[in-house]
Amino acid sequence: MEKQVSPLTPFENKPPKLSKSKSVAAGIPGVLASLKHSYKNNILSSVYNLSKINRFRGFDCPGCAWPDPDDHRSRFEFCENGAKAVADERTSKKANPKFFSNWSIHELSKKSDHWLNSQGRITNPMVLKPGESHYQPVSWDDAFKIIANEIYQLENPDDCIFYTSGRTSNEAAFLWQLLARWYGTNNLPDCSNMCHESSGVALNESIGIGKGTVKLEDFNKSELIMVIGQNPGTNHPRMLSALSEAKKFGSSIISINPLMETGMIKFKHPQKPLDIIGNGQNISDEHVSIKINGDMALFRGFSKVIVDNNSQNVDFIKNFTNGYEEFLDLVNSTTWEDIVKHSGISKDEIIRLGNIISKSKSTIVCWAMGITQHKNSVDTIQEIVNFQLLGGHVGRDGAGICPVRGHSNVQGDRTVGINHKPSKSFLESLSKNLGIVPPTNNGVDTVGAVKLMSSKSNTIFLSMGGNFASAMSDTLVTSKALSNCKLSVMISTKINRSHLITGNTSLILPCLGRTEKDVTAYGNQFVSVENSMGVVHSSEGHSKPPSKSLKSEVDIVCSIAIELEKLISKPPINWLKLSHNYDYIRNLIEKCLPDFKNYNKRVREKGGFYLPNPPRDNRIFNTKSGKAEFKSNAISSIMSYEDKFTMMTIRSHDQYNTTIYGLNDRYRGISNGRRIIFMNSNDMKKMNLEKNDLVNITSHYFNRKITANKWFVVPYDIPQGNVATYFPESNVLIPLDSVADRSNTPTSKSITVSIDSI
Ligand SMILES: Nc1nc2c(c(=O)[nH]1)N[C@H]1C(S)=C(S)[C@@H](COP(=O)(O)OP(=O)(O)OC[C@H]3O[C@@H](n4cnc5c(=O)[nH]c(N)nc54)[C@H](O)[C@@H]3O)O[C@H]1N2
Ligand SMILES: Nc1nc2c(c(=O)[nH]1)N[C@H]1C(S)=C(S)[C@@H](COP(=O)(O)OP(=O)(O)OC[C@H]3O[C@@H](n4cnc5c(=O)[nH]c(N)nc54)[C@H](O)[C@@H]3O)O[C@H]1N2
Ligand SMILES: [Mo]
Repeated sequence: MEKQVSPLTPFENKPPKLSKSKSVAAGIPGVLASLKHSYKNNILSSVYNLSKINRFRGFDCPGCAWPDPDDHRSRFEFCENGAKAVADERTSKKANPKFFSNWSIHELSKKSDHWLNSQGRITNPMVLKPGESHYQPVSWDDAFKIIANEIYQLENPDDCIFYTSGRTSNEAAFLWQLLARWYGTNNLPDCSNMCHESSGVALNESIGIGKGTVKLEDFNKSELIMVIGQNPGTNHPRMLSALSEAKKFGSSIISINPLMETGMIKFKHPQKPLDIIGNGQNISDEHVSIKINGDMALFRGFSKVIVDNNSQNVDFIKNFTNGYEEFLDLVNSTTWEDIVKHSGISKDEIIRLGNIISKSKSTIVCWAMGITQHKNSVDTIQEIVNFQLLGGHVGRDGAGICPVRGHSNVQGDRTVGINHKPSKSFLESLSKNLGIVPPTNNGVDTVGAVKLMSSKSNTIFLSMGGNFASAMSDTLVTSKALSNCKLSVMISTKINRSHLITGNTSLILPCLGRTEKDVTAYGNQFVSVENSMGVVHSSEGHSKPPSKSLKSEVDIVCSIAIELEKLISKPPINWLKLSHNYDYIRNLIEKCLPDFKNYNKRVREKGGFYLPNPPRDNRIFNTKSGKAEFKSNAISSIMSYEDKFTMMTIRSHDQYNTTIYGLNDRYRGISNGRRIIFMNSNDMKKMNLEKNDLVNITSHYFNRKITANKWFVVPYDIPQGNVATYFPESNVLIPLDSVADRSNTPTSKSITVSIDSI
């Protein structure tokens, strides 16, 4: 039997088609692109569903965690990429048992991610038995028995890993962590470990909460908004409406990014016909073409200008902060030479921008993966916070700190307990309210999970959504680790590479998507989610599920627990009752987390409710000193030397993380290709490379070298010495040990590479 499956995406034979990158985001092309995608799949169902996105009693858009306008979910807001996410879930194609009997995992592994995803929704629970080449249908009962039996046989609960991807609802996530802790492990790695973990670590230390401090309404009250390391036109398109509205209220916008991303140039509001006809509104007033990872030094430079201009907010600093004197000394002793060297931006330019910035009375700083996925990300984010503290821009209208979250409920999952390093108080609360004895040792994060699975055979990997094999760094090492497991279980909607890179036994458990009706013995159920700004609200699907055999995520978690309860003796939890009526789950969440007071009542109100946020609401900082902390860290950056480049791995316009909707990156002018490397044309000249030449890329990390072959070179407006590739294709090049200090996030945006022409 051939179980040799390739964890890597196949090569592409043809070069991509290249055109000029676009200057305007959304508008008619955006709307048409979303309709085209919907049409290809299932137009009626998609159009019906688009009318339900982000509406009261509708479902939460699975596209991103950007909030809805605060007149709360009455306005029809969706975007091109939200529409694609919905159409992708509503596809009429089905990956049914016949499909799985036709395709061996070996054959499937030769297909592209785009092809795998386009096979449609998984309709039945499937099992891949040891040594077999094909998945076969399995009854739900048998599937749960297999899982319970395998878990029962583990010597140590810490040999079991419960991974979570951030699309999961609060209800399912709470039960998932409860299952793990009731059973006896804190092994709860999640996609956040690869995403905003650096923000959480930095902000917890600096301001006492791992979340941002702005509400959407603050955007219209701000004088200045800085958008750093983020591509909203593609990844948070509804944010462009907020930016464009803020501009109309007089705010200025500065973008800081190695690329001039299209959404940041001009924007046309897809829901406003008049906007669509015009030329589009300019978004950025200023753009800083920073070299990769130059941000920390740039912000030190801005702080230097603020200090030199004497425009600190002295009252705020005195009343609400700690560590100012030390930071001031550090700012004064940091030389311009170092700032310029690490940022790659000239002193004059930093002073010019710093002078504009120091005038702002209310500044919001937004960031995403361009800031969080580097070795010094935690330090960089703390430098951004220092800068905001200098101006007193926390806990004031129109100002604040705004990490823009990715997955639509990644913030909520963390709030309700998906955390490999749970707080003592949360564990105590679980123990007090549920009678369980949760373990107190930390669990593994995503990097830790790979190391655990690599070092020990016979572990178990259970996955609530997501695509761990492709999303994680070091694809070959990660895949080997997954194959070392005795059991892998994927709770999924669509096929992905993690279904092919399996443990000895593998199960696929197909679940309902966001758009679908969830009916239990107790009647229709809804779930809830938390957006990037701390609003918790309901999400209810109304469409018919693609197959009668699907179960909800909640039902799947409870069924695993019920089967396990037959084998091991643990404090009783009425899992069946919880799976029938989600109000009971919310009651439990409320008991364990007092911030969810009156959860069931408030989540039924239009727009939901804000979770308390002490820094934002009252300038209360739950840090050791009780004040917001200036953190004094030495500036650093990754440098690209001579023949080496610094590579960032980014998303195209046609993908949702590892889900590839299509092969185009419309705004950047790329069609029909993903295996490309964006390069500065001067660097290309130096290396005698022409457009669409093929190169091999080798990453260098201490003594380790990893080579990935055959990438098409694309000339692009990117700083010299920097290159960019798309993930997940390039994850093979990111060494497992290359992580951010303190947050352990893979350094997906800072990889040292060399490039060889073929
Ligand atoms: N359509 C769509 N929407 C999505 C997703 C998706 O894949 N598709 N993914 C979701 C998820 S989980 C997340 S986390 C978010 C991700 O949203 P983004 O963070 O916008 O996603 P990336 O493509 O990783 O883009 C990183 C941006 O940072 C810039 N950058 C890279 N390195 C640096 C640097 O050192 N400094 C600065 N200043 N900039 C840098 C890149 O040029 C790029 O513009 O989007 C969410 N929304
Ligand atoms: N090199 C590199 N690597 C990265 C990044 C990067 O920028 N560069 N970004 C990182 C980031 S920010 C993130 S968040 C991670 C993402 O990591 P993951 O969250 O693990 O990956 P996704 O691609 O979002 O997962 C897609 C799969 O989720 C399943 N799915 C979709 N909807 C549902 C649902 O409603 N329920 C369930 N149960 N399953 C569902 C489908 O089967 C689909 O194939 O990747 C990280 N990896
Ligand atoms: Mo993310």
